[in-house]
Amino acid sequence: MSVVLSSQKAIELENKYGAHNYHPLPVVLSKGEGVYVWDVEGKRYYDFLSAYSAVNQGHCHPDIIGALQEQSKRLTLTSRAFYNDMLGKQEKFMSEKFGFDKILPMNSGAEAVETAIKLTRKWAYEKKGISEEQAQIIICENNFHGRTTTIISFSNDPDARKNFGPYTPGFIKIAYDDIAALEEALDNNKNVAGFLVEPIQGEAGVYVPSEGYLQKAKALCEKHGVLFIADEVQTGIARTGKLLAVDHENVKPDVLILGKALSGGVYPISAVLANDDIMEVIKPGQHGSTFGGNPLAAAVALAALKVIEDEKLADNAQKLGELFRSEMTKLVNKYDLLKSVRGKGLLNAILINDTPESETAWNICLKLRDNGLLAKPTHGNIIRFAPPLVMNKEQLMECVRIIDKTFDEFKA
Ligand code: IF1
Repeated sequence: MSVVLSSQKAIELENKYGAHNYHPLPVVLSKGEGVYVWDVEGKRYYDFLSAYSAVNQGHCHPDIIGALQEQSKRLTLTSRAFYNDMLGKQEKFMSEKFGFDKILPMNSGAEAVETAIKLTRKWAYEKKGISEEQAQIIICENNFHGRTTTIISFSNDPDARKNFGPYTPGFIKIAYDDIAALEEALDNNKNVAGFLVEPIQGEAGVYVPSEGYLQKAKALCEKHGVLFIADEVQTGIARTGKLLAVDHENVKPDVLILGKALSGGVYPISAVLANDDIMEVIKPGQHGSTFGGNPLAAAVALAALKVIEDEKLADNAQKLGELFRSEMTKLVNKYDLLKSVRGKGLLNAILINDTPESETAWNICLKLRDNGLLAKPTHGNIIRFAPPLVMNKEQLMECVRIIDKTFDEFKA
């Protein structure tokens, strides 16, 4: 058993020995179970971030931990130099659950996004007939798709991008939730291979696009023979009240990207899903990763997806999300500081009535922490609220009371 650190000591260690690539809220967590996490001093909090939607099934879900423990005693990693007895089961289950012929398993969300970019480009050259190295992929302003050099090459967030050049070419930026902009980009560029989009922009501040945006975008992509690539790393796996956020509009992407809650937060697992006519452009030796498709990940993913099904977490997210937004709307009418609430399912955010540069959102999160709820601002004055999907109504109403109490204290 490692020595039990005080919060202060743990923070000091991270500050001294860890790269400062994050600015965490000052709380040191040591235990998680369901919707709760505990700090090293034993104080309990509601987790309203869910590790950015990776812990949809709740912290340390017994079924997923059980699968991890069982498989880890048997076989954890073989590399893909050989077959293993778990990967095919995961691939079959996911192929049938999400409705695609094939799965390409990876580890992090960014790796899966990179995989989707490579797949789309290769498909463009070998199937669509675009000239080599000329493929363009349309992306949206204020996107977040990960932090690799290629991905930040098409980011407009200065913090994510500055001084990481030279940047990868081949991306056309358009406004989000703007069909005319997509049409114009498709009409004026003959080398477009794909359109990569978040069905809801999470990091940008939970921007839910207009009703019908995804459907019209998909139709435009079909018309122009361009792949519709849905990045559901954050919005997928029941978070928005359906298995996938695109399901709200019955849109079937050509390429689907999953990550985060694919493992319930127990293990880094991501995947790209597509049908044979697209996936078959990748031949042996043309893509892969050491841990991609390992048997431990397969066991964990199978258990994590079964929990989503068995516990009907999409329906719960839909129901509790509606309740949460209606309760938050009451608080919007009660507190000047609370400007608005938006979201879908249990992916929500509130806007604070202050400038993006102000510390108000951060200070509200500090007081929420003191009152037993953990959340963190995204950009400036937006606070994301995304609890595990296993939350029940009583717990949600307790969290609403905590948020109400916190804004009341702030008013004072
Ligand atoms: C950080 C943000 C959220 C994602 C979408 C791909 C990825 C992510 C839609 C890459 C990852 C994480 C990354 C993490 C914080 C968090 C985040 F604030 F960065 F933007 F959720 F909104 N597509 N999002 O949201 O997946 O490689 O991280 O597994 O980098 O700080 P990853």
